[in-house]
Amino acid sequence: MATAHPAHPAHPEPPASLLHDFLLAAVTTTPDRPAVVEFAGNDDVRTTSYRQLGLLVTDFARTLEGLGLDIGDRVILESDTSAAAIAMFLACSTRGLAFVPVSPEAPDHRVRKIVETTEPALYLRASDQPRTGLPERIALGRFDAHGLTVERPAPPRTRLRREVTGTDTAYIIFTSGTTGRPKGVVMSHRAVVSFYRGMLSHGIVGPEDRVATTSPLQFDFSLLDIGLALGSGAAVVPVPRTLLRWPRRFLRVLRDTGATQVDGVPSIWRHTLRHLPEQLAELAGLRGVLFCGEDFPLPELRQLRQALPEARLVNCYGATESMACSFTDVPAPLADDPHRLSIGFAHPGAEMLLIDEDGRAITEPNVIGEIYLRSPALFTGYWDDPDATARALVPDPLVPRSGQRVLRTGDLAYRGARGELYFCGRTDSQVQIRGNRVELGEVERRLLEFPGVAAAAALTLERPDGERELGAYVALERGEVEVTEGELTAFCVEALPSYMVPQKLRVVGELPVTEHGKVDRRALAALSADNAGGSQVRL
Ligand code: 8PZ
Repeated sequence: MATAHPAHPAHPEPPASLLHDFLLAAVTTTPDRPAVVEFAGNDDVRTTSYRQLGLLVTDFARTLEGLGLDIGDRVILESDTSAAAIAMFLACSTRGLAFVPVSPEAPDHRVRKIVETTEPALYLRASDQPRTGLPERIALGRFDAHGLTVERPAPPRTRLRREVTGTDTAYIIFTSGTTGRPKGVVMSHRAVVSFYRGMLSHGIVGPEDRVATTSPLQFDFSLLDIGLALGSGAAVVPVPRTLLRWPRRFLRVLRDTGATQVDGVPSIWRHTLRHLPEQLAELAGLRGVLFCGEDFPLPELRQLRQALPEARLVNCYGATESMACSFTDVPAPLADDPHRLSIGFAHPGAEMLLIDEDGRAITEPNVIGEIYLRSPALFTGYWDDPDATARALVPDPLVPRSGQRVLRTGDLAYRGARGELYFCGRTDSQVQIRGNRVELGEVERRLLEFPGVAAAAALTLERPDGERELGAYVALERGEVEVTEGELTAFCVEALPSYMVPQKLRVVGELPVTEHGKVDRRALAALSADNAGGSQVRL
């Protein structure tokens, strides 16, 4: 009997363009391999295989489907990184729902602002701690590795969409903004998948690896770790947030889970390098470290290199607006002379341009310019903020008539002899505190909301142990009753994440100004160096 042939031979499967297809490929190819390995304390480790992860995604997706949500609806997820949270992220992706991670530690005030601006259809929590004050129209649910329980259903509505496309939103990450509300970076499936492809071409991990992830879920560093691990058929190892500050426990998690790679901001290594460098060196299975978010202080990096001489250390540079953009191996051995680490070149498929103040490309070494990024992994825009979007996504300075937009990063850099880049600061007042992005303007704005505060200036201070922290000076309106530093700190704690709360806060008669009438940050810096018990200021 003749075999029936289709009229047209089937095309080979197109490459995955949606996040969940890309990250769940190993459910079919290696279903029994570990996808998530969780430290459960008392020598206990919980492993979720790719098959189990795939089943959990399907189960969550079915419940989400039953809620009648439409493609593009926002789903807020308040959780630490876990197998269940990763499955929920992927389940949202299958339904075209925009995933918005928030921290279980975020103050109510901040969560309320994110809720007000994103108007989510659904608010999901992993913990049993209720969030108060969420509007009635938002559906509520709780989830864990056993399923998703709907606590309050969504009001019925008509769906407008059927098909999830590559340009749909995969997630929105909220970072610090200057306008008094958090800034939502909207990333599409197409952007994330093209970033993942560029990153994976560096061959940083393989299927045998276990990638320890130390950043909270609301930062895209955790989403990079999930992509790095699942995209390579490897396992993700979430490091519990509370154990990070304790070097002995941190090393124990790495040992018990068999972590082979650790990703995180440079400061996660500070205590371990200071107190337990020998124990770190004994972790024979550790083959790689990927760091990002800020400069790794070179003395500490040398210590890390000494403790792990065989490990591949990767300096990852980039901003949330493209997830990240370059991956540069730290030289081994690390010579004594360089005083800066290279951030290299953009990942394959993207390019970092260096542009001078007249919009011209800088190609020669040692000339400082601003990094512009040309990439298919660029964000869609800032949520509900077309003006800020237009300032960041600008016409290509080299071919402005092409209609192409590139990312103006605000980062300053210069080139080395091979054209590689060296990051050397910012064009604005954005700073990094323990790898977290902070707009000094957002901190100042909050202080100015306190009744009786006339002026406020935030700045970064460097502690003697090398940790960077925030400081702030506040001047009061004349004749006002006294406001204490404690009251101002409490007021910041109410609204800002902990890394944005000034650690050193001083009420002064008035803020020093320059001859142009601007706040004189240099004078404030000098003042803090005199007063702050050894802290030094970085401008
Ligand atoms: C740096 C460096 C660096 C960033 N050296 N300064 C996501 C996923 C994985 C890794 C990294 C990410 C980033 N999105 C992390 C991050 O810090 N994003 S951010 O938007 O909060 O801050 C970006 C800024 O941090 C950059 O514009 C730089 O100013 C700075 N930065 N990486 C020195 N390797």
